[in-house]
Amino acid sequence: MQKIFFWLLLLFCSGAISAQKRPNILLIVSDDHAYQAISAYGSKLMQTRNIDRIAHGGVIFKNAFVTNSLCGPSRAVILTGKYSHVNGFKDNDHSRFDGSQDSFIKELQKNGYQTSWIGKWHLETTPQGFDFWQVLPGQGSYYNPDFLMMDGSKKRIDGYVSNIIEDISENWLDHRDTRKPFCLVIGHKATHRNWLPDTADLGKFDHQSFPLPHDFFDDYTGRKAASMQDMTIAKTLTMDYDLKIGTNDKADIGLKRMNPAQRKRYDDYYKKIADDFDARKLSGKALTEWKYERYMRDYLSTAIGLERNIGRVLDYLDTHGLSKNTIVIYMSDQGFYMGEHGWFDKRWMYEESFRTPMVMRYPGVVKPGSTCSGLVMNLDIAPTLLDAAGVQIPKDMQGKSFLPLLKKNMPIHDALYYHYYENGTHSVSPHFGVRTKQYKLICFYEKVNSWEFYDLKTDPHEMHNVYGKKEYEPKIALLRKRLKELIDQYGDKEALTILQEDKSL
Ligand code: SGN
Ligand code: CA
Repeated sequence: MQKIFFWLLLLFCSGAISAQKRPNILLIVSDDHAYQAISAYGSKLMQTRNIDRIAHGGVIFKNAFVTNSLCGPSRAVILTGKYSHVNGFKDNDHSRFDGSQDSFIKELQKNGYQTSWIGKWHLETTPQGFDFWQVLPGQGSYYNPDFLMMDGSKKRIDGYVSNIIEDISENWLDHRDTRKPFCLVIGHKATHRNWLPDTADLGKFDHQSFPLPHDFFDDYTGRKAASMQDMTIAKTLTMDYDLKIGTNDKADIGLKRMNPAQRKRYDDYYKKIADDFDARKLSGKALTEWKYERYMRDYLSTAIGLERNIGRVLDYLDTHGLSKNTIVIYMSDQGFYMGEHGWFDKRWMYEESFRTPMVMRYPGVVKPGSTCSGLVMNLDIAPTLLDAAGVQIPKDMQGKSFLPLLKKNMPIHDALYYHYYENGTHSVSPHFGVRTKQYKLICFYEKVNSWEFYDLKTDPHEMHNVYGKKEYEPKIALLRKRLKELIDQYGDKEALTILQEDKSL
C-alpha cells in the first residue's frame, strides 16, 4: 500500500514538474507604436531601454508584418491565427469579433494554462477563453479610464491608463494559481491618437528637435490612392484635438475625465505652448513644420509611459523568479507613420504601416542578441505560442510557427499576403497585395482602381510605382502569379473576384 502511494506521489510530482516546465507567456501588444521610435531598431528619436532589454535578451524581428494594418483586425488575427476574411473582423467600422470561434488562448486554456487579457481589446464583444479579463471599452481613455469588468459592470479607475493596465496585470500575476503556467496578454492603449502623455512626462522632448523625414513633402506622383488619403500632418491633424491648441472644453479630447490636479498640470504645460504659438503667427511650411514638432513631442512623451510600464513588468518577472521560464513578446498592433510621406496613422501596405516592431525573449531557446530577418506575420503568433507550449496547432490556423525559423533558420514564408478593407476614416482605398523580400505588388479597389509595384531594393521608400514599366514586366508577372496562389491558399474569395474582374489582367 505504502509502495503504491509512493509511486503515485512520484507520478503526480513529475507531472506537476513537467507542467511547471511549460513556459509562461507574456504578450504585450501596444497600439500604433512605430519601429521608427524604438532604439533597438536604430531610432535616434528616443531611447526605449526596456523594449531594447527584450531584444537584447532574445531576438529582434526586422521583418515582422501584419495582414491588415488596423487595430481590431490585427488583434483578431493575433488571437485566431487566421486572416480577417476568415475570422470575420475586417475593419473597425462594421466588425464585431465572433468570440465563439477558436483562438490560441482557448487552446492554451484547454491545455492547462491560466489565461488573461488586460487593457486595450477593441474587439467589441465580450472576451472568451480567459480566466480573467479587464478591458477598456473601445479605444479607452488616457486619463481615469473606465474598464469593462467580468461581472458586466463598468469601473472607473483613477490614474493614467498605461500605469493602471500594468497595475492590474501585476495584481493578476500576484493572485494567479502558481501551479499552472500562465498566458497574460497586456494590451496597451499608448501610443494611439490623440497622444495624451502621462502628466509626469509632459515636456520630456521639448529640448529635442526633429528633422523632417526626407519624403515628408511627398507629392504622391504615380500613386493615385496615396494622393487621395486624408492623413497628413499638414492638413488632417487638428489644432485642438491632436495638437491641443485652443481646446474648447466642449470638444471631447479626453480632458473632461481629468481630475483638477491632472488638469492643472495639463493646462500649465499646454497654455505656454498655445501662447508661444499665437505669438509666432505661423503659416504655410513653417506651420506644418511646427505641427510636426508638436506631433513628435506628444507621441514620444506618450511612448515614455508605455516604455516605463514595459520595464515594470520585466522587473516583476525578474523579482519573482519568472524571467527564465517566461516567453516575452513585445509588438505593436501595426506600424505607424512618423511623418514619412507627410503622414501619421497606418492602414497602407507600404512599409511603415505594414511592418510592425516585434521583439521576443525566449530563454534557453533563443540566443540573446539575435536578429531575425526572415519574413513573419502577426498571423504566426498564435501557432508559434501553441508550438512553444507544446499544444497541437489546429489545422485551420493559417499562420505558421516561427520557432523553426528561430531554431534552425528555416524560412516560413517566401511571400506575404495582405488585405486592408476599411473604406472610411483617413480615406485609404481598400487594397490587397503580395510582398516578397524584394518586391511588392498592390491592387487598390473600391475607392481607387489601380495597381502598384515596387522594387524595395532600389526604392525602399516606395516613391516610384513601376507598375506597367516594361523592364519590370517579368517580375510583375511572377508576383501576380504568387498573389493569385496566396489568394487561393488563404481562400480570400472577395480578392479572387476582384482579380477575375480586373480588365488589366
Ligand atoms: C480613430 C482615430 C483614427 C485611427 C482609428 C483607428 N481617430 O478613429 O485616427 O486611425 O481610430 O485606430 S480619432 O479622432 O478617434 O482619434 S485603431 O488603432 O483603432 O485601428
Ligand atoms: Ca492600432
